[in-house]
Amino acid sequence: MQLQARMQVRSAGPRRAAAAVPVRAMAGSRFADVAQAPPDPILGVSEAFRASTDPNKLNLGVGAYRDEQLKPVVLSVVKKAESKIFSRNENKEYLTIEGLDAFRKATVDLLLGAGHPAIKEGRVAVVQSLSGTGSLRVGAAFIARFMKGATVYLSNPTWGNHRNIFGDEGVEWKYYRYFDADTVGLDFKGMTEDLQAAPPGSVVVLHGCAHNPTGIDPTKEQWAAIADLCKERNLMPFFDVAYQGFATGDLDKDAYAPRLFVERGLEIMVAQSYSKNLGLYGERVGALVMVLSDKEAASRCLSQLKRLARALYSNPPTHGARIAAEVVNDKELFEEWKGEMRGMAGRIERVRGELQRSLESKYPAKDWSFITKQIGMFSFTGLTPAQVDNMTNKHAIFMTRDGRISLAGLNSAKVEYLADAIVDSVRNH
Ligand code: PLA
Repeated sequence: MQLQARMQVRSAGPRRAAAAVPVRAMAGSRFADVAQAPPDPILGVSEAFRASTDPNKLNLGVGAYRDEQLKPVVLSVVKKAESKIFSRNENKEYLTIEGLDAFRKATVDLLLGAGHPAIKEGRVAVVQSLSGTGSLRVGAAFIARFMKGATVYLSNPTWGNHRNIFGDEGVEWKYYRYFDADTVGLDFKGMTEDLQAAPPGSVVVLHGCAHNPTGIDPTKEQWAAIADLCKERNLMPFFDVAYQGFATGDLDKDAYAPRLFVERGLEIMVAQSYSKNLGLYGERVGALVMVLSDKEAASRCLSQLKRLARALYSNPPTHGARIAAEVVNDKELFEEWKGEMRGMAGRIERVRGELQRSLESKYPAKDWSFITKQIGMFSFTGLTPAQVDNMTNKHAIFMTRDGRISLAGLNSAKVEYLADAIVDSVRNH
């Protein structure tokens, strides 16, 4: 009886409320005022590519590695690691908030080099997170909470999602000059002037290697000067390491910049991704790493990173982390992986050369040498939005509107087709 009475009282509530609020007509959604979001500038290109029925279509938008047949690749080391993992018959329990320990160790070893003093001294905080993007986002949340009012400086141009990641966390961001279109090189003077002018305590996002979209990295001397500048001006370097192994084909060489900063006594934040170098795009494997001055700071920061991650996604996924840990921590697989990475970087390098030569023969009046000067997955062609539209609408070559092409999606068979389309677009638009 009592229970029934309580239930009646409870159910009376909403009915009374419903009577008090005028009932809306069912014709429209309550979300009728929500505006349509624009397609993502990069992933939207893949959507458009899938929708195209043109038999010649070519997807040079997203930076995802393809083989000579333009098919996605699962690395042989990944298959081997998976079969080892499956044979262990592991469970699907939650990981801890900070992630798989073997993975966390592997990831820091990859970044700093195994046995680095910072690791031995326990002053590295690391949380496994949702690939590069999720790791950047956890970093952005940390900045929003513990570096209140700090401005984040992004290179102009940069990977388009950086603005969303920091902006959505309510972190103010500004650009520093980076690319010099005239020289198709680094505007080092502009970059250092802008960073000199940044208020102390600002954050500087730096691409660890293979800058996206320009393919232009600072030289060793320039990296040293940037490190000194960060130190003098008390700026916090935040490295986005999404392409370790893809710039030179060598994991250690590609970690030069963050290692140098640590050597020079700077504290750094790093977002690491295994999407590209292990081809684990859809598994969402990465980490947010903080290399700090002492163990106590590392312990406190880790506790707060966990607090932030807990509310964002609770704990990270298991499968990809097991694969990465298996590959990096196993001597044989690690060596084999390096070979496969050199193979991927080498194929991109080769089509770069082929594209440059083809363009030089079709349009000798123009200097195309920038194509092989740029490194990593992309070429920043300098094509204007109108020229890009011609590439896509007339030639079914899908690419981002900033003029970037992913050479990871090009093969020798398509080089000439691409070169013809570029020449047509440059000449006629
Ligand atoms: N940082 C940079 C500089 C990137 O280029 C990318 C991916 C990421 C982080 C994040 O990748 P992850 O979350 O998979 O680790 N950039 C791609 C894909 C390859 C994308 O836009 O998401 C690109 O085409 O630019």
